[in-house]
Amino acid sequence: MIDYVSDLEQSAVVFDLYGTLVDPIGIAAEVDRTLPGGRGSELATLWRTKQLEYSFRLTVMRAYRDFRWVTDKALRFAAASTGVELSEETARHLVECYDRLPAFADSGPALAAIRADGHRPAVFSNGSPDMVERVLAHSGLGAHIERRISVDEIEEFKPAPATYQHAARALDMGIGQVTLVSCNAFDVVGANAAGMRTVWVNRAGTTYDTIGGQPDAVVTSLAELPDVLRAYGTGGAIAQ
Ligand code: 2OP
Repeated sequence: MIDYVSDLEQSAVVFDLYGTLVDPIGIAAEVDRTLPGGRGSELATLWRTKQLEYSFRLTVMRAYRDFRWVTDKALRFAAASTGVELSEETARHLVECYDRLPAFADSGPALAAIRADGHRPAVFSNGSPDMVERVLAHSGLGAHIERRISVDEIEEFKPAPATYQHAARALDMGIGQVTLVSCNAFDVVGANAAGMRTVWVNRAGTTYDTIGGQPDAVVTSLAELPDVLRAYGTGGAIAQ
């Protein structure tokens, strides 16, 4: 059994943003309103996949550019490869829509519940500070979030170990005192490898990665998170 820290003052819960609290694929409807062809969902999925791939590659290449730049370049790739013509104005509009991504229905209630339990949730994201700020403000989730931590502060993207170390430092915690809650398996694997505790949010019932350590807990909705963290707070192993 893992020896969990029971004192809330000595632990921190950080949330990944895109895919965990807000839905990047939620942009599909706006893509369909803006572009012809009815391929919003395909384009949004490819856009997100390419965005992550570019962030990984730029980190390996040590050629960091911020997440808005990455998001713009990934959109242009997704449009070109789905045969959609994109004007400068439309590209700008769609990238701006990233600041208005919808929150998942379970995000706000779960954040409110864990705050009521005494946690002071933080966000830790690949998003650049202005993107994080805007999407949290627009979705209303910002009211529940005590700290916003962006990888932009160290110019590497997750899952580089330095990003998780940075988040722990920013929270003034040891890395083992921080629990990352993320929907993105690559993020859970990265945080776990860096020494964080992890909760994987598997809303879609997908397969977990076959590299890296297992999450401390798996939930299918953020609605399960308060109970998981309550079990954690009593000093027991995270409930599976
Ligand atoms: C985030 O950092 C990886 O998209 C994810 O918000």
